[in-house]
Amino acid sequence: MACTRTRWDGTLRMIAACGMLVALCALAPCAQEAPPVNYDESKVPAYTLPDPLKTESGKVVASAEEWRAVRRPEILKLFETHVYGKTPAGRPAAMTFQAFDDDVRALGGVATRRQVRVRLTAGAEGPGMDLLVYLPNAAAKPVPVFLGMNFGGNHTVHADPGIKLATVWTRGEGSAAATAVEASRGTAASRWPVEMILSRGYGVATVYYGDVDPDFDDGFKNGVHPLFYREGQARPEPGEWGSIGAWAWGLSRALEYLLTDKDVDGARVAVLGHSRLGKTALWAGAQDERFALVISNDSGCGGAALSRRAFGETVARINTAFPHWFCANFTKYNGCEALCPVDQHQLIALIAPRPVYVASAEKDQWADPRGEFLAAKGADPVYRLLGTEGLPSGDMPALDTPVQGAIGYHIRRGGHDVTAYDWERYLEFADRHLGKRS
Ligand code: GTR
Repeated sequence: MACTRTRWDGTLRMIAACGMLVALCALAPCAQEAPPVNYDESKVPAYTLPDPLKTESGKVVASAEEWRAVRRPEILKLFETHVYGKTPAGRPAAMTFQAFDDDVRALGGVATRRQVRVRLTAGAEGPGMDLLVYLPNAAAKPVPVFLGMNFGGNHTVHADPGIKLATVWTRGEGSAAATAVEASRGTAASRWPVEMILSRGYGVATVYYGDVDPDFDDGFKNGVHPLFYREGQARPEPGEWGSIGAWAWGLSRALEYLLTDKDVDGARVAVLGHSRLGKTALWAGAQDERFALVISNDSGCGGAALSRRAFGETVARINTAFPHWFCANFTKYNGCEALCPVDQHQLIALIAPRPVYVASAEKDQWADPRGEFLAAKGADPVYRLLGTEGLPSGDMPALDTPVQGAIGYHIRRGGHDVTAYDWERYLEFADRHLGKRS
C-alpha cells in the first residue's frame, strides 16, 4: 500500500490517511505522482518540525557542549544520509592551485584580478575548476571575501575581457555540448555588483558550478563524482552525494585556495549562492565550519524552505525535475515529507553560531518565502543556546524590512533573482559580523 497525502483538506492527518503510516512507509514507497502545486496558505498541511534541540534518543539538549558533541553530529549525519548524500572527506591529495592571471590594474585600476586553475587530479585531463578573484586595491589587506558559484561561467559575472571563458558545458547556451561564447560576457553582471562589493572593502571570488559537475542528469559520469568511485562503482550509492553535494564540495576546495592567498583573510570568507546554488551554499556552510558567514538567496525547496509545508516546489517535484541534485534516499520523502527525520531549519541550525542570512523575494512563491522565514526561525533556539541573539523577529517581517541578528532575513519586492537590494543587505550584514579593516 502506498501513502496518499491529504494536504488538500488543510490537515496532514498522516496517520489517518496512510493507516499505520510510519510502519507502512518504511516498507512501501510513497506516492510518486506530483500533486498540484499549492500556493494557498490555508492548504498547508499541519506538521510538526523535528526538534533541533532534542537528540534522536529524545534527550533535551541543554548546553552548547551537548549541541556540539551530540546533536550537531547527529543532524549532520541525517542530512548526509537522507537529503544531500555523504561527501568524500577532505581535499584530494593531488589538488594543486595554478595561478594563470594576476592583474593588479584590473577594472580601471580599482581591483586586482586573480585567476587560478584548481586541479583536482594529478593529470590535467581530470575535472578541475577556474577560480576568479577580485580584490579591492584601495583596502588594507588581507580582506574578507564573498565566495559563490555562478551559473553561466566566470566570464558572465563581469564584462571584463580578461576573464577566461568557461570551457565546459555552459547552461543556457544551446546544447549540452555548448561552450561559452564572447557574447555571454557580463550577462550575469546584475547579480554580481563587483565594483560595489570592492568599494565596501570586500573581495569577491567565484567558480562556475559546471566545472565541478555539469548540471544535468548523466548518471554521474562527468564532474567530480567518478574521482571517488570505489573499484567497480558506477554511480553514487543511495546515501552518497549528488550534484548539490559536489558543488558544495567545490566551494570548500575554492576556500582552500583562498586560505593560501595572503591578500585574503581566510577567517572571514562568506559563502553565498542563489537558488540551487543557495541550497549549495547552505550545505557547504553547514558542513564546512571554515566558512565564517553563509548567505542563502532565494534557495527554496531543499535549501532554506521547510519541506513539510509542501508550498510551491515540493520534494517530489524537485526530485523529479532534478534527479541528480540530492541523494537517491531523498526520493523516499516524495509526497511524504513528514517522514523525513530532518527539515531545513536544522540545516540552518548546523551553521550556528556563525551568522547566516536567508533572503526571499515576494514573487518567488515557488521557493516558499514563508517557509524560508519559518526555517530561519526554527534555527533560532540553537543560535540562542549558543549565546547569540538569533533571529530578532518572531514574526515574518514586512516587505523590504530586513531583520538582522546572528540570523538575518528579508523578503524584498520582486522576483527570483539576486538584486542590488539583496547585496546591500549582505554587505550590511557582513560589516556587522565580519567587520572591516580600516
Ligand atoms: C528551479 C528549481 C528551484 C531552483 C531554481 C534555480 O527550476 O525548481 O529549486 O533551484 O530552479 O536554481 O534557478
